[in-house]
Amino acid sequence: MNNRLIAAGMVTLALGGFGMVGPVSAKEVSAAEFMAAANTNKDNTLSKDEISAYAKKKFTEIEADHDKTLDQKELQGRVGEAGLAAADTDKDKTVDEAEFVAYAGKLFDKANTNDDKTLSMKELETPAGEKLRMLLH
Ligand SMILES: [Ca+2]
Ligand SMILES: [Ca+2]
Ligand SMILES: [Ca+2]
Ligand SMILES: [Ca+2]
Repeated sequence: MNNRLIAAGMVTLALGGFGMVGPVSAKEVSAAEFMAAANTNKDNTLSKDEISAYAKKKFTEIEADHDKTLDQKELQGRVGEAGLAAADTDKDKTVDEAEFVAYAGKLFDKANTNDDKTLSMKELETPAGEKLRMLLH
């Protein structure tokens, strides 16, 4: 009985927190998991095409209310406010598929520090790589 009450309280707390756009939490996926999920040709690196394809897939998954854009709520836990502003290039407060894929591409370029057209595991561990993993987890 007590446990049930505690559980109910926790659910309430969790739901209450939904309205807040806090800093992005540690809900991200590890570099290894991300690599395994997005690296479709299994060459142990991520190309921009792989990231674009993965971003499109994720967009469809995240876009829950089918209005063709991602709002702040749908992007919860994936981008912070600065990230949302950076992704939303037409400043309509939502991120459409083109903006989402372009933003993933931008993070790809930032993370690709050696400019070799692919992301290695090591590059996925950089701050920009972490943002990319966060966005597309
Ligand atoms: Ca690959
Ligand atoms: Ca939507
Ligand atoms: Ca927009
Ligand atoms: Ca690279």
